[in-house]
Amino acid sequence: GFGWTNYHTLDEINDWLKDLAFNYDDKVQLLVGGTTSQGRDILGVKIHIPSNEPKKAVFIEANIHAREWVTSATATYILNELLVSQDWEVRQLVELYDWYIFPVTNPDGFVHSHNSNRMWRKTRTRYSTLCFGADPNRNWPYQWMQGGASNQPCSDTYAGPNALSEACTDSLSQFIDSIGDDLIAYISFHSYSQMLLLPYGHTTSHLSNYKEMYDIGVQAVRELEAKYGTRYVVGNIAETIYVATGGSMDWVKHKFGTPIAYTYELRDTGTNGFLLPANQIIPTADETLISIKSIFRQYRERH
Ligand code: 0X9
Ligand code: ZN
Repeated sequence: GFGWTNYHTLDEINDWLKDLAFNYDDKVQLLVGGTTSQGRDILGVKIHIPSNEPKKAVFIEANIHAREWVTSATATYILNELLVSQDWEVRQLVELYDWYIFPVTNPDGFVHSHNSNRMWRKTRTRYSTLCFGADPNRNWPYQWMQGGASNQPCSDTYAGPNALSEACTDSLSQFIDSIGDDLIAYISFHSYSQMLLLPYGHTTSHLSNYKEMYDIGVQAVRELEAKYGTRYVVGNIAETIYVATGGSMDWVKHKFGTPIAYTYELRDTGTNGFLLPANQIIPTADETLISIKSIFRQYRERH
């Protein structure tokens, strides 16, 4: 069956999501968040425990970059924990919020990274005889092409001919539009670098809630580190990793004012890089969940 001791193909992940919707039909709904240029669905789930009051929602996006396999593995692990964990704090998270989880948001690229080129990053839209794909994390319509992105189709950070040129980002943005006002949190999983990044990517200026989100992040990574000794750095994208524009989180933050917005760069710091051994999936996901619990605990204490 499905597990977290090895990496899975897109079909395995999607079959598992379908099984969840069948086996937990009282609380898990299968969603199509969008489609791709090669005609694949972006599958995800909504976890919703029935309640009388409407709830705020948490959106988890992973594997928008194809080669970052530990991100979908972590997203599926956390999804599973939300359904099976006996930990009171995880149970509380499922009760308090609706969860939208999309483990593979760039399925064409993900399949290509499995079948042809393990180091593939972008989508698979054909842009010239030789070059395929735009960077789906440079393709969103906020500060598009304003730094840290390329206009060259052969570049790994090609922003695309225009914002939302990619079927996956265009369709997923429409899905997010439909729930954007409900979101309390948008969490994007990337690898690697061990960083917890705050908006935005075009500027080192800090948002009005930067201090709060920074302080929450620092405490969250302290708790993360306590588990296995993994060290994270927290900060604004442009300050901490590099200037990068057209990212999904930046668009969500700007458009909906989502209070909690973090991009994780998961393990490691370069020893294995994108080729993180599968025996690190569970510890990576485990420590990441600890940090997520911490983020929401602290946020609730402050609000
Ligand atoms: O370059 C990226 O897109 C991310 N790093 S990665 O090595 N995974 O490619 C950084 C994302 C910065 N995020 C936003 N600008 N929102
Ligand atoms: Zn990435």
